This record gives sequence, structure tokens and C-alpha cells, in this order.
Amino acid sequence: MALVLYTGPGNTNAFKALITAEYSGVKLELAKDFQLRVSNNTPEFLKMSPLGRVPVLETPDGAIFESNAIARYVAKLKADNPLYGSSLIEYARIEQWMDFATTEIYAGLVRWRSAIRRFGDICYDPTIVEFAINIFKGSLDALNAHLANNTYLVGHSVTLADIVMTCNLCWGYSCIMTKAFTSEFPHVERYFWTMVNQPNVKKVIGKVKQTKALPAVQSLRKAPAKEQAKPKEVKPKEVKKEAPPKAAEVEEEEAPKPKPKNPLDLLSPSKMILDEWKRLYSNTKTNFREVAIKGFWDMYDPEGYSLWFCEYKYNEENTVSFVTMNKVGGFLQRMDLARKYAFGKMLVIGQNPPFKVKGLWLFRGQEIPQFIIDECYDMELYEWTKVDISDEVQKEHVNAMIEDQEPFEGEPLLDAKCFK
Ligand SMILES: N[C@@H](CCC(=O)N[C@@H](CS)C(=O)NCC(=O)O)C(=O)O
Repeated sequence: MALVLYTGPGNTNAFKALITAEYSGVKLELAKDFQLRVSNNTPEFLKMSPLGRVPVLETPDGAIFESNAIARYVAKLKADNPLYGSSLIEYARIEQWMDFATTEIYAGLVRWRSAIRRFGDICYDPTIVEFAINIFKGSLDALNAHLANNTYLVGHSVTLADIVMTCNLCWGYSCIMTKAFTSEFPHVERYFWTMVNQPNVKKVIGKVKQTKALPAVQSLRKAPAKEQAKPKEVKPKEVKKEAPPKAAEVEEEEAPKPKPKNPLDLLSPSKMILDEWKRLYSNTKTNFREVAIKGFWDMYDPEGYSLWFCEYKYNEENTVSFVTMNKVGGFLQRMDLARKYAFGKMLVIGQNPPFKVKGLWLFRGQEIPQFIIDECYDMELYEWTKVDISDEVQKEHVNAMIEDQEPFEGEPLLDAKCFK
């Protein structure tokens, strides 16, 4: 008998089992025609999950409810699954972080989310909201501190703890944690976006859209009948603002909207063909200065493109080499959306920590494209300076960065990555 997972679409709790299955080579089937708040209220379903909650996994030996328990079960279907670490202490730490993800992160998010609802006649109280946010920030501070020196929660690869943590954070990012909030926790940011871009995770979750705003404070109290009979008291705009957010926004699939054209596509055509430059860069194996660098300046169109230096604002935090390199790798992954309009070089500089991270970027247009600033949180972790190409010193700096010249500013390079 197949393993059947009951869930509505986009349920971050169900993602835990689905991602675990991807990592473990286990096949899960999704229950057909499952309808949240209909299928889970039937007597048969309540036998599997006493509160009618999803996800539920039906196995040949009976059903399992509670998403963490399901994920554990799926992981254990694979003998010696690396998702459970390679020693007793790693196993214990994986369990420890799974509990932390549930009792601190998930519970903290639920507390915050509940505080901005008004239940029955209980009044909305901003001090309760502040209290909930402060407790949650304390939990995130602890997670952030751990991730300052660790790419993953336990060991050097993804474990079940990362899967559970990422799914819980994903719910928060989708419905309540705005960029202004999460940027206070740069290591959590790096970790989360790195995790959701892992192929096995991305396959299940898809593209995560971070919420742009906190949900509006809402009343769950039904208006008395006579109030409902006075429509003119409720302006249409207010109805929209007060509309209760869905149980979890991430659960509902949005109707596809027509994609607006990128403003960069509306710029006057440029004589510089970005792909030609990228090809020249990739294909030049010898005489790099004479061929690639010269070719770059021959092609460069200062009206259609601009060059930018960037420098990481928090270099003092770059104390662990692999964490620093992963951070830069994550940044380049997240720049994927800019591939048509950008080329970049990122250097990790120095022999000893703290390492410096500096980069050079070529962007279509005269400014850093707004959609990149909006979509890629890393942008604000860097100081950006437009290159003045009439200044020979700056031009030479551009050349050195394109070429990965060593020593760079008198120091060896720990790593050089290219975005093309
Ligand atoms: N602790 C449970 C939480 C399950 C839960 O709250 N499920 C929600 C959806 S995320 C549910 O089934 N709600 C019932 C409904 O909306 O009808 C778990 O991790 O599985």
C-alpha cells in the first residue's frame, strides 16, 4: 500500500514530510480530491486525526498525524538516513532544534499572529502584540547567533532539523515576517534563503514570496445582524482592509496574474549584448587581460549599462571561511532573477578572518534595478558605489575584479565567484 499524505495545497506543515521524502528517496502520494474544511471533517478522517487537522499520513500500519511525527517516520524509512546525523549526539541535537523550531519559532509566530486578532469581545491590545514580538525576537536572536557560525543547524549538511525549521520559518515569511523585520537577523536570512533554494526543498515549496506587509488587525467577532443590515457604514475599502487573512495565506494558490514587463526591457536598445560578454568571459582561458578585459571595454556601453562596486557592511562577522563563502553563494543564487540584466564578480578576500567580501556588478540601466533591490534582501547588506569609468584607478580596480587578480588589495583571495 502506498503512503498517502492528506493535506490542502501549500501547507507548510505538509512540506516537512514532502521535503523529507525528496531527501530520502521515499515516494509519497497526495490524497486525491482532498478539500480542506470538508474532507477533514468527515467521521473517517476524524478517526485518523482526532482534531481533524492536516497533514495526516496513511501508512500500511495505520495513520499518523502531527507534521513532525510524520516527517520523522518518513526519514526513518531510509536506513541510516543522514537526515538524522551520524552519531547519537547529532541525533539529539537534531531533535533539540526540531523542538526549538516548534516550541519557539512556530509557537512564537502563532502567538504574534494571534495577538493581532481580536477574539470575541476581547479588545486588541498593542502591548500584547509588542510582548509577543519581543518573545519571538528573543527566539530569533538565539537562532541567529547559532547560525553566525554554522551553515546548517547540525553538522555540515541538511538534516531533519533544517527541514522542520525551514518549513516553520516559511510560514512566518509568507504571512507575518516582513523584510524590515527579518533583516534584523542576517544569519537567519542567509540560512532561510539558502535552504529554500536547495533543489529538494525548492521542488516542494516553489518560490517563496516574503510578505510585504503585516496582516491587518482583524476582528473575528461576527457583527450583529442589525449592524450587518447597514451596509453604508462599511466602506468597501474598509471591508478589504479588515478582511480576515486566510488560515495561512501560503495555503491558498493565487490566481495567475499577467506578468508586467520589466522596465529594463523598455530601455533604448544597447549596443552591448550581455550574453556576448558572458560568453567571452567564460571562453577566455589564456591572455585574460588582452582578450577578455580588452573585449569588455570594447563592448561596454556606458549609456545602456552601469558598473557598481559593492562591499559587505558587516565584514567583522565573516569569521568562518565556509560560512562566508556560503553566504556569497546564497547571494548569487538569489540573484538568479537578474540573470538577463546583470553580470557580477564576488571576491572573498584575506588569508585570516575576518574576511572581506567585495564585488563588482554590471547592471542594465544607470541605476541598480529596483526589482533586484526589492526581491533580493542581500542588496542592503552591501554598500554600493557607482564606478566612475573616467577614473583610471577605478577602471583598473574593475579589471582586477573581473580577472580575480591576486594579490587583491595586497591580500590573497579565499574565493572568487562569478554571476553570469
Ligand atoms: N501541530 C499540527 C498542526 C496542524 C494544523 O494546525 N493544521 C491546520 C492547517 S495548517 C488544520 O488542519 N486546520 C484545520 C482546518 O483548517 O480545517 C501539525 O504540525 O501537524
